[in-house]
Amino acid sequence: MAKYLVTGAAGFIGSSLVRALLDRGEQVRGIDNFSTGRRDNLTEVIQRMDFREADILDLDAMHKACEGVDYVLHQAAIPSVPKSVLDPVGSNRANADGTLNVLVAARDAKVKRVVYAASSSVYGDKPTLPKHEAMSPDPISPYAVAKLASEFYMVCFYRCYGLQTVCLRYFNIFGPRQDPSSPYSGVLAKFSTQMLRGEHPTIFGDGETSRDFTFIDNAVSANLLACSAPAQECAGRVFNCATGRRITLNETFEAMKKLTGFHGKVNYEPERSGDIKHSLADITLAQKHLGYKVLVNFEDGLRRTVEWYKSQAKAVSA
Ligand code: UD2
Repeated sequence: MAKYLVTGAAGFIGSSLVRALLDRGEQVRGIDNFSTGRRDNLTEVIQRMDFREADILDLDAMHKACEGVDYVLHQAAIPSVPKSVLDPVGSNRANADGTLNVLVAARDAKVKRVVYAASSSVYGDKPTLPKHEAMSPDPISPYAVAKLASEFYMVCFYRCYGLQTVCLRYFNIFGPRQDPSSPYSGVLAKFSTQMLRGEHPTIFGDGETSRDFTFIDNAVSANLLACSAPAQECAGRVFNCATGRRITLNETFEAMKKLTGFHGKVNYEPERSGDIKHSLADITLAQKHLGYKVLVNFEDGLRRTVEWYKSQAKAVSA
C-alpha cells in the first residue's frame, strides 16, 4: 500500500482520483482550499481518507501534507481560460506559484514521484492537428502561460533535484462531479444542467470550435499509470491525456439534445478571448510509454455524464 497526496482533492478530477485510489486500497491524503472544490464531492469518502483544508500557496502546510507521502497527484488549480483573462495575477498564483510550492515540499519530503495536471491549452491556436508533445508550445491565455510555467518547473525539478515528475496534458476532461454552477464551468457540465432544466445553452463562436473531450475515467487511469510506469519511460516528461478524436460544439449540442430530451435552440454569442478554435491530441506517446488506453469514448462518457446530472436533479427535487 502506497501513500498518495491529492491536491485539489475536493475538485472534479481530484475527488475522482481519491475514489479510484481508495477503491484500490491505497492510503490517501487530500488537501483543498475550497476555492473551486466542493465538500460535497467527498461526502461518502472523507472518513476513509486524511483530508486537510489547506492552500497550496501555504508552504508550511504543503511540507506537512507531503510528510510520508510516496506519490503526489497535483490537481489543485483555478482551471479557467476566461477567469485568467479577467484575473491573470490570481491565475498565476494558483496555477504557477502553487505548483512551485508543491514541488519544493515534495522534494524536501523525498516523495517518489509527482504527477501534474497540465493542460492542452499550452499548444495555443496553431492550425496543425493533432497536437503532439514535440510541438513548441504557444500559449494564448494567462491560464495557459501559468500551466506551461508549471510544466517547466516540473521538468526542471527532475533535472535539478532528481525528483521524478510526470506532466499529463489534459484535453478537456469531463464527467460526473464537474461543477456546472460557475460562468467559468466546463462546457459539458454547463450544457448538461442547462438542457436538463430546459434552459437554452450558449455557444461562444459559430459552434464549429472542436475539442478532444476526454471522459474522466481516462484521466484517472492516466494518473495511475503515470505513478506506476518505470522512471526511464516517464520521469521528467510530458504526455497528452486525451482520446485522439475531436467533436464540434454543434455536434455536441445535437448529441446532448437526444440524451437530455431538450427541444429548444442554442444561443450563439461572440467567441471568448483566449479561446482556441480546434484541439485534438496525438496520444501515441502516452500509449507507448505509460501503456495508456482510451477506456471510455466520448459517446459513452457523455451518456454517463448526463445520467449523473439527471440523478443529481432527481435527488434535489426528491
Ligand atoms: C481549457 C483547456 C482544457 C482545460 C480547461 C480548464 C483548451 C483547448 N482546453 O478548456 O484542457 O485545461 O481549459 O478549464 O485550451 N463554451 C461555450 N459555451 C459555454 C461554455 C464554454 O460555447 O457555456 C465554449 C468555450 O468558449 C470553448 C469551449 O466551449 O470554446 C470549451 O470551453 P471550456 O471552458 O469547457 O474549456 P476550454 O476549452 O477553455
